[in-house]
Amino acid sequence: MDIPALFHESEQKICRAANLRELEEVRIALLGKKGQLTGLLRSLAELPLQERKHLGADLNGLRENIQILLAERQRTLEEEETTQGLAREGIDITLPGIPPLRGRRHVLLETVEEIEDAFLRLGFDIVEGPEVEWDYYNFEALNMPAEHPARDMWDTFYITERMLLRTHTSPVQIRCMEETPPPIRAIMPGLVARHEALDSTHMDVFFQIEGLVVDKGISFANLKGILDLFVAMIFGSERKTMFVPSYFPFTEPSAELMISCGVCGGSGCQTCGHGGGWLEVLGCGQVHPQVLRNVGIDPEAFTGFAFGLGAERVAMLKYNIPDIRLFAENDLRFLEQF
Ligand code: 2NM
Repeated sequence: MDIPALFHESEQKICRAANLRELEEVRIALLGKKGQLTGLLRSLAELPLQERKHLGADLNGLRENIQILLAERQRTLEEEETTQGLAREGIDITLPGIPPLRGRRHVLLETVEEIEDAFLRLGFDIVEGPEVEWDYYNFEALNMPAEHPARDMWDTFYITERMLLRTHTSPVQIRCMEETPPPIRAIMPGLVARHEALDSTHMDVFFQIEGLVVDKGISFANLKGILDLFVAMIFGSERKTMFVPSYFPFTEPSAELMISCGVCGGSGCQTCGHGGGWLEVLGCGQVHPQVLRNVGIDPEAFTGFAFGLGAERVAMLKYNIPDIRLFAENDLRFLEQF
């Protein structure tokens, strides 16, 4: 029996197999139950012992070599099929990949949490409440009975005659005072809505944070102290503050807190424009005695202060953002800067 010739013959058959199906046919023809080599191995049984030993060893060696050739050819054909499949589908695996986009936190949420952290450090609690409110909590309890002209300061979206989208988070402060006896020291963050013309400083939905302190002997000096600390923590201790008289129906006296312009330092520039070196940050005041009476707190025994700020406005002042609408547009060119 010519073993090298048999090997050569098998090798050619294996190399000529053009695809995996043909290779499998070759394998069966050689090593299958009725295969050429299987037949030869089986016929060994009829040979005398000495011959059987020699030929058996040779045939087994041949089978092992054929198995190696089959495995090699199989790997080559599999690779070819993958490459052809990718080419058919128009995929070029040598092109560089598309790196996945990395997400980041929104600059407004960052600002909200920075403000919350500042007040948590000052000993304030965080209290939340409904975005859809009763007229009573949004207006009446805040010293604005029906038909009161001060209601014109806040036009809103009505669900029914008595139910509306809150225009400030003060209703949460009313609910808080109704439920909790003083001392109270809390901030109320959340979305509010106002029906008004949209421009670079006004949106109809924005994020407000209000603060409330009620206790025995709380004065306007306490309000100024807390807000000065707040400004130092959020804008830096080099900023100056100024309180300007203002009006809110639920506070008396009322004021607006101004900070010195971070761009020009207070001499007047494009950023602070009309303010002449000062920028308005928030509204505040001492809680009106009628508001305290409305929630069952005796204004002779307790006093308090409150303030309200727009988180977008704080972020705009902090990062010199020129248009409030940028916060809601989800333009990555804007958001990726922070
Ligand atoms: C502001 C400005 C000034 C305020 C007052 C009250 C309450 F409930 F105590 F009466 N809540 N919020 C208040 C005071 C809000 O936002 C600009």
